[in-house]
Amino acid sequence: MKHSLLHYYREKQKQSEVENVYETQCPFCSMQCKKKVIEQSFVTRKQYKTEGVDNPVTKGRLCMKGMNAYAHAVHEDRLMHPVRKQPDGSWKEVSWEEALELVRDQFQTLQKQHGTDSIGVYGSASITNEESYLLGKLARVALKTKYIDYNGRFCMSSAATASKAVLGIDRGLTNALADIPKAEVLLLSGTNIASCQPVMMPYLEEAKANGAFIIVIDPRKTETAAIADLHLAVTPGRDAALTNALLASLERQGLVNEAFVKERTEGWDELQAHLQTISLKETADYAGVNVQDIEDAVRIFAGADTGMVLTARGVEQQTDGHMAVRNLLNLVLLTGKIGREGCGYGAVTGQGNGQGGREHGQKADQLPGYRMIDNPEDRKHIAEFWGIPEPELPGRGVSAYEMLEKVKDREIRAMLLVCSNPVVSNPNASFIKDSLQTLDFFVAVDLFISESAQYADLILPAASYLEDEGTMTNLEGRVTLREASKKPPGSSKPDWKIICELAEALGAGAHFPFRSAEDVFNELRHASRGGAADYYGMTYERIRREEGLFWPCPALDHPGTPRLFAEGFARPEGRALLTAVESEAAQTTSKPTETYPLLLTTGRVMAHYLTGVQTRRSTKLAARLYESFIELHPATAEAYAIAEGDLVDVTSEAGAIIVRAQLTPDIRRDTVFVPFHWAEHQNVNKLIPGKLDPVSRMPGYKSTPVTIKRHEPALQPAQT
Ligand SMILES: Nc1nc2c(c(=O)[nH]1)N[C@H]1C(S)=C(S)[C@@H](COP(=O)(O)OP(=O)(O)OC[C@H]3O[C@@H](n4cnc5c(=O)[nH]c(N)nc54)[C@H](O)[C@@H]3O)O[C@H]1N2
Ligand SMILES: Nc1nc2c(c(=O)[nH]1)N[C@H]1C(S)=C(S)[C@@H](COP(=O)(O)OP(=O)(O)OC[C@H]3O[C@@H](n4cnc5c(=O)[nH]c(N)nc54)[C@H](O)[C@@H]3O)O[C@H]1N2
Ligand code: SF4
Ligand SMILES: [Mo]
Repeated sequence: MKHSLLHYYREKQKQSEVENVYETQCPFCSMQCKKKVIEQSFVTRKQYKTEGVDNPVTKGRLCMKGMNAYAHAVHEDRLMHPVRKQPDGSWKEVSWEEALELVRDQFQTLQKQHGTDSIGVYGSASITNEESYLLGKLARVALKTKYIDYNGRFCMSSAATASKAVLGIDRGLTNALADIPKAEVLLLSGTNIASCQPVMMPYLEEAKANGAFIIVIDPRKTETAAIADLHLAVTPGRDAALTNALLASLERQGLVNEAFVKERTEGWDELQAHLQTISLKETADYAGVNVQDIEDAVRIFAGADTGMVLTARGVEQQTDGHMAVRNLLNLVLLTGKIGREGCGYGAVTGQGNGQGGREHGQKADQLPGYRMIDNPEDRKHIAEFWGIPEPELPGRGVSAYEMLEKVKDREIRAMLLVCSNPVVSNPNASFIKDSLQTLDFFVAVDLFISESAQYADLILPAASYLEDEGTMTNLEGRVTLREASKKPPGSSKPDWKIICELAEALGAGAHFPFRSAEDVFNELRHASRGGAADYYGMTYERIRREEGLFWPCPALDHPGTPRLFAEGFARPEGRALLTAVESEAAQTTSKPTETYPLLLTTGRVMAHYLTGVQTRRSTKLAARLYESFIELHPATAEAYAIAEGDLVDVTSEAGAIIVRAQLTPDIRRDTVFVPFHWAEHQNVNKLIPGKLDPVSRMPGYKSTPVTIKRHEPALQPAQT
């Protein structure tokens, strides 16, 4: 009897089990791994599993973040409905009608009082191409404000401005990942692929198995550096100098590819004259690397027939990041390693849509198709396409951090923040917190009440990646289609829909008649036509069938362009530009002082993503690392009387934080490292000053003078 009852309940439970399978792409990094999330519903609970899905880029591989990315999407903290801040600071659910009316009234009143530019729009490279395009159009057409920028400013701007200036086109990788195993030498600078794009590692491992020599430039011996044949542990912030030493040695060893330089570049005479003034020893010392290693690196890099240079934020997130990247492009060009099989340059993009997010007009200086807002022809083209008079199209605005400065100066009175968490990600975090609180009206679009959204007057609930279809351009420049079949929870909506509804509320609905993400894509295709990032030849159907397409793809029968610059560069006469770069930039923020004798560099760990809003909500990822830390050399720890596991006060000119000591010999003695995935007293951006690169407007996240001290807890009052 007992047995049959148990049997009965088991059968019943099986019957009530429902399985949903959601095809999607990981919401996190630029690899855009294809995967499916399998949802099983039982009587009292739901259970999720993730499986990789085969595709040409990642072959079904997933890293731990992708495996666990369902957790935040189904988390109980998800916002289900719009919420409005009450006078007592609490949140009250409101209807979409009330929310949209509030935005309209506030934006219109403030614009009447303070001009159209009193509204700032702050976007993201984690949203789809369709949403990036719409956000730019919303700012320029519906709000008529010049102030729009996005979080990619802190990510890709140095590499983007450098590539644009030197090569004429900025596409993360100039070639497909499939070229990597064909390279005889790889130079990886400031890129920790093993932790940040883990599923890309097999490409490097395959190159190594084919006999490639790997050179890594990084102040730390990371998991990526562990596969290097030669590791140059540069002093943080000294990449321009290190590269000058490499280039001077190249010139002195007579290893410049003169035929390539003559035929395909300009500026060699000036650069050569500059290199001849460089003292190899002094420059190498300044960079913290020995001359022999520099000479070996150059001999091997120049001597190989094929090779690639990959950079990421270590080189780029500096106040001379633009020039530091230009100097590495000099190395690529002087050795003729671009535009051929197994050759090229790549700025390894970061966010899921780090590439597409910078092509369709959510950047201060940019219009769709990677057109430039200062260029009269580009302006005319887009104004005509949007059906507005050209003079009505606003001009160039300012970078994301500078928008927040304008908020503090009361020039910007209201802000629309979409998919970003500036309080944790911007430099000078305490200033950012103040700045957001200065706003007369602040609306955030997010999945959660993030550290930034908590200061909003209104939060609009966005759909997560599982519920939001659209295209994402991966690090290679390959446009992929993220499918989405899950229904958004509550009344939350995909960002593209929210943007259209905002436009409608602001009286610009006629310009935003879209009923699906695919409708938006079809307009984007036409808008980008003839631009550098030309998507015209792509359709959802083609992207599905051909498993992604590389831009430029200017016609429906065009196969896409995996390898750029085979013929010429996108500059006058097809020539790339060589540039003489100073070893020490005038604006450098990275000089240690007596008070702040150590150099802090910041970055990532494998288990967490960016400001941690999403990954800290995954119990499995949080369990891997639940608090921040400071990585320091045992000799440095000893000099400061700090032991493993101690709490440490880290102080810079800008602020102070408290994090736990983690000792490792795999870091320079003059350098400490703190990740940026945590908030409040662990928010490392409290330490980073707000100084920016003069060209790219990138902050110096990767080299800040600091001092450290063992944290003394305040004495507890004695128990009586
Ligand atoms: N797990 C994980 N993966 C991610 C992300 C994440 O948050 N977590 N974020 C994604 C995003 S948006 C991005 S932008 C990418 C970032 O990817 P990466 O740029 O690879 O990551 P970071 O850790 O910021 O920095 C890379 C390396 O630069 C080194 N470095 C520091 N200072 C210097 C320097 O002065 N010179 C040189 N040459 N190297 C230096 C650091 O030691 C570090 O190993 O990762 C993407 N993938
Ligand atoms: N010290 C230091 N600081 C850094 C860096 C560093 O290396 N060191 N790196 C910089 C880099 S490279 C980057 S890319 C930035 C990133 O910085 P942020 O953009 O501020 O970081 P995220 O954590 O991605 O913030 C995304 C927010 O959007 C929400 N969200 C997620 N999905 C969606 C969605 O589909 N729609 C909407 N509307 N919201 C969504 C999340 O809940 C979260 O609140 O940080 C920069 N800051
Ligand atoms: S975080 Fe990047 S590498 Fe990991 S599964 Fe997601 S997209 Fe792939
Ligand atoms: Mo990034």
